[in-house]
Amino acid sequence: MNDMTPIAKTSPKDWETDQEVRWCPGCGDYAILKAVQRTMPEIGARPENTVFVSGIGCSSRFPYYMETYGFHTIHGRAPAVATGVKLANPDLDVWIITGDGDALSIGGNHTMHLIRRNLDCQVLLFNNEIYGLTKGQYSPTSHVGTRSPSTPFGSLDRPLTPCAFVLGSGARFVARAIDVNKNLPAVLKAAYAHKGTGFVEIFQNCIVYNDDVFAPFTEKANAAGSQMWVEHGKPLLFAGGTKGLALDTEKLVLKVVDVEGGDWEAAKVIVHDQTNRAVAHMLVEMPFGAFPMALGVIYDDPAPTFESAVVAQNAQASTGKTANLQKLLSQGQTWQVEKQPHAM
Ligand SMILES: Cc1ncc(C[n+]2csc(CCOP(=O)(O)OP(=O)(O)O)c2C)c(N)n1
Ligand code: SF4
Ligand SMILES: [Mg+2]
Repeated sequence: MNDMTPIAKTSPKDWETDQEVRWCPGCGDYAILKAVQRTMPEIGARPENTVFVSGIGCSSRFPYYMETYGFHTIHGRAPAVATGVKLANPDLDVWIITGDGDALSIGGNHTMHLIRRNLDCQVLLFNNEIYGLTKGQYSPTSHVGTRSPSTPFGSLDRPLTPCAFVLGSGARFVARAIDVNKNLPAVLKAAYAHKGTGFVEIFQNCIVYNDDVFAPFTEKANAAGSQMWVEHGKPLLFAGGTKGLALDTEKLVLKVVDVEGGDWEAAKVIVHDQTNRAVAHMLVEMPFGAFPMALGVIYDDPAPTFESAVVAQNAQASTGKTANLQKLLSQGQTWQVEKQPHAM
């Protein structure tokens, strides 16, 4: 009789590699790497069943530092490679690591199609509002007025809101987190638990080319009044429960209301329903300043995934048929190349 040895639970160390980490000291990418390595054992993932796929950028060096299978692919094309991996073996856990430039400039088109297809994978978009690797050019998420080598007088074009872009592309899971925040592993776990594309925007500080760009809501002193961590079934409160979000039923927009003595019901504060797509759109589009920054799992409403549909269709198409490669190769138009003597 064979003894069945139970597979031991991994520890964060099991997910570390011997590669020298090449990010600048103080880069937010380190905190994200640690959070991912801490999350893996907790979700019960196995290194041999896990693949990290990235494009190009500082963030895209991530697969080197995870003791799993990995592809550091080409700029903006991680979704294409990840789709191939998942279709070839739907049992694998597939994580895509990308940056604001990688996913939304050159890879915008590919990101859109990944999302609308709803491939079962997790997308971690490291948003530092800059092209870090190529020395600090502005990106599609840079706020207006960003001074960079490519916009020396300040950028003029309006930035994209990544969560709004993916919701518009049909995303079924949208979350936001901060590189150094203790809630990041919980958000990653929720993305992993979601069957379908779990999209997570992570605000990541690039200490060299865009330092403190998120400080208005990430700095400790500003956090309470400007971060709103949403939770399914809980009221949308911030500023230590003294403020909340209610619906202006005439204009059909969100508004900030004061909450007196903790009585959020009297203030008509909305209870977060993570399956409400319309409110999710409003939460990710709130202009920061007048409103807090919505963080956590903003939208989670699963739908059928791409690879399960492909597997089902393949099974249906091949039912009752015997595979015959030779027949396939010789069907349709075939021809023979006659060897011609070389002309003298
Ligand atoms: C086809 C192609 N075009 C342009 C580049 C140059 N390039 C490399 S990374 C990058 C942008 C990376 O920015 P982002 O995705 O935000 O990653 P970060 O470095 O900020 O993590 C660009 C434009 C490239 N490598 N390949
Ligand atoms: S350039 Fe910015 S994003 Fe890239 S490693 Fe350095 S600090 Fe990090
Ligand atoms: Mg970037």
